[in-house]
Amino acid sequence: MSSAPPASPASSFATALLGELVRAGVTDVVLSPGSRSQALALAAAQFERAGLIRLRVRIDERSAGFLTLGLAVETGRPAVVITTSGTAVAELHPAVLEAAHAGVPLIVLSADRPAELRGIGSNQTTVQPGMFGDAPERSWDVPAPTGDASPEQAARDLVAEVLTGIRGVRHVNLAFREPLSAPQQLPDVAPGAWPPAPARVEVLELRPEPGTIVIAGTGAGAEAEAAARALGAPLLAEVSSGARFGPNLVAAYREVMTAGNFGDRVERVVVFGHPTLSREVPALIQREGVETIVVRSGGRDDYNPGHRVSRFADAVTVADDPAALEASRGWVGRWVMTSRAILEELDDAAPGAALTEDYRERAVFALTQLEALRAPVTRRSLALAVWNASWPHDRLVLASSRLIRELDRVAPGKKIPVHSNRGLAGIDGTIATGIGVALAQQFDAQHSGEASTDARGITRVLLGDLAMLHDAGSLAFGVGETRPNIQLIVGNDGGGTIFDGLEVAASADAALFDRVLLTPQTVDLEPLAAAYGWEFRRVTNRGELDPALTPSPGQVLIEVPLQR
Ligand SMILES: Cc1ncc(C[n+]2csc(CCOP(=O)(O)OP(=O)(O)O)c2C)c(N)n1
Ligand SMILES: [Mg+2]
Repeated sequence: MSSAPPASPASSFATALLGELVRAGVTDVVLSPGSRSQALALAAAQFERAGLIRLRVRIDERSAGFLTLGLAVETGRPAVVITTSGTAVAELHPAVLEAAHAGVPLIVLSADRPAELRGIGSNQTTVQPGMFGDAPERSWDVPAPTGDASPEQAARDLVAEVLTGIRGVRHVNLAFREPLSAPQQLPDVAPGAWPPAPARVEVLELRPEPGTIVIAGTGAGAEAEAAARALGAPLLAEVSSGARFGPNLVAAYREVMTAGNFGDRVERVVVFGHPTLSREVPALIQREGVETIVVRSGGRDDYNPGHRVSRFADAVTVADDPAALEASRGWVGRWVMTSRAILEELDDAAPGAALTEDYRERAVFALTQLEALRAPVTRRSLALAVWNASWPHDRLVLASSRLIRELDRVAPGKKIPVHSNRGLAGIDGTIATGIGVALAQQFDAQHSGEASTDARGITRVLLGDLAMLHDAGSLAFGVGETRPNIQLIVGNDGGGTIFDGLEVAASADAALFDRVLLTPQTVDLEPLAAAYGWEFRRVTNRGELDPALTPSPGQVLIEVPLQR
């Protein structure tokens, strides 16, 4: 090793830092441009060129933040986002909060001025340490590297701390002094494999018992489905849970829960993930005589409606007790059958007539079918069509809108990977999150030897018009940026019609309500899509819906006009 001081301590340290992250198994880095962060950015570009990371570059840090979140959700590994100083860091705040509340591992590397340039009105300089309040699990304010100590050792120590026990956001604020960069050789790094999640500490053993139900909220995953089966318990799985499948599924859970002889017979509730889509679930947990066990989901607050949860655990196991399981058979069977009957009633297509021999009956049926195809698309038919078009190799991302609620009421069981930003249920960052999920999924599929486009799957994002406009900037891809196969399906009802379902819609003055809650808009989405280089499709009736959802390569914006 040479004893001459490095040409830029900033670059030596930035390169060593990224090298340590790669060695530890980090694969995905997102950055936005800036001067103070140039050492990190240039090092990241070199690591990308060497095939050691996947780098995404976005102009807007708010986009970059949610993109990073989507990548981390899909890969299950911490992803890194790099920004320059000042307002650039603050643009990450929404994604930081969502990641903190949803328990998504996110590493923020923000560049800052060194100590001597802080607090004296220097350009683009604010108080960055602590900027995200108590959202990060841990934060560091790292003094500017001076070139005196070994950058490798300093980087190794820092990365070890940053990655230890990471479940949410880690904010590493890095001061850099001029010269802010210099050409730098990459270290010899062998990319590591991110280790599997560490063993859960507090594991609770449960026994199957009639009267038990399993609730799966966002992020619950297949673990919830397995637990429900092992417990012989009805599985009340929200559509964003990733657990909406299996023999114990109660898809019409709201209706069944509130029907006589069901909800009132519940004695024990086991919760996975973060339930947010119904009022019935928190109401049941707060009922007298209900014991609730919550399996922690990694978000900063443990789910605890009315502070009525009696036990928290990191995981549950189920005692092997065939007799007890047998005793629960009738209990779970009643829930499942009732739910199926309700869903069938909601399904307005009556296929029976197609099978009849009678000519006139068949003609009437054909006419009815034709009329159905010409009918305008409803929220229910839109949500169901997107659900039905999606398969296990696809990904579905659901925005906060009326549409996720509609889908939650009617989606039948199907093992589809679904993600929704329900940590804080913001309408922001939906497109960027979806692109992150799509990029990660398609990269992994490509590199697992699956050749055809079909096997790689497609990501569909179902969102409302306001969520679409909120994140329109995320439609932009810079020159040379990888573009995933993705469909944005926008249910366009000209504003935020979710508020029509709230009490205020009946009590407030209609014009005032529209102005400040509905917030009507008439943005023309077709030229918007064209401006960003997205293909555009408009679906004007039910018959055009399924063909529009057929997977195709590229980025497609599908507008589906909906009645208020
Ligand atoms: C960042 C953010 N701002 C505001 C809200 C409050 N909010 C919830 S839903 C909604 C309207 C959504 O409208 P749209 O995307 O068109 O969906 P729709 O309900 O019309 O289906 C708003 C403003 C939020 N959740 N997040
Ligand atoms: Mg809307």
